[in-house]
Amino acid sequence: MKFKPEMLKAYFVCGSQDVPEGLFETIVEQAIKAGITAFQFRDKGNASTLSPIDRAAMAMKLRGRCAEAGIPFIVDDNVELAKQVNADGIHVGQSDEKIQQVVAEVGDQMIVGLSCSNAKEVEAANSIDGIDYYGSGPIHPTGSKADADPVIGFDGLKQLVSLTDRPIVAIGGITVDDLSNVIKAGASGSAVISMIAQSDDIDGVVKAMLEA
Ligand code: TZP
Ligand code: MG
Repeated sequence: MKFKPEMLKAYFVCGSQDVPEGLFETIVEQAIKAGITAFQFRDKGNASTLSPIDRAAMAMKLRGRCAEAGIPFIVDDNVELAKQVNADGIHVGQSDEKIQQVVAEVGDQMIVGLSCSNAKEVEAANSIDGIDYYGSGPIHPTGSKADADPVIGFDGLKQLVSLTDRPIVAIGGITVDDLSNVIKAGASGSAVISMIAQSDDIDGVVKAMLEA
């Protein structure tokens, strides 16, 4: 699937650790139905309720749902899993498998996203060919990632946007009230976990993302 910056507008990131046990598939299906523009499979850590075998099976299932909906299925961090399920994309952090290695391994067949949370990381990434977008944050404190980088706020986001021609998706503690400020800061969209995963109005929050 060819990358388009519009895919970053309403980007849902989720794993079994982010939802009540047994509801992962249902919540992702609801988000897809509501119109998310990308899904990132990020099932990891001690709070994941899936075994490696169940994780791969779930990835395969959700991969199929995204294909039916015509949205990219992007795997966080795990190149092996991404290859196994023929994912549309891979997203890596600064401390994950080296970005150059990921681009060399799957860059010709997958969308490649890289987390960049400060100027130094953006400037270093700019000189590496084959990266499609950057994920930048956290905009606010987040309860969804234990080892999150320092908060950058909207000023930090604006600065990172100014340093690159590549599209940026904002992440970290984003709520409905932030969505228009994310776009005003020059980002292509918002990537969220809890705003969707913990919502009792998934249709409503996804609509707000699409309209921001
Ligand atoms: N990377 C930076 S912050 C974050 C990730 C994966 C967590 C975002 O989750 P939430 O619930 O939208 O703050
Ligand atoms: Mg990572």
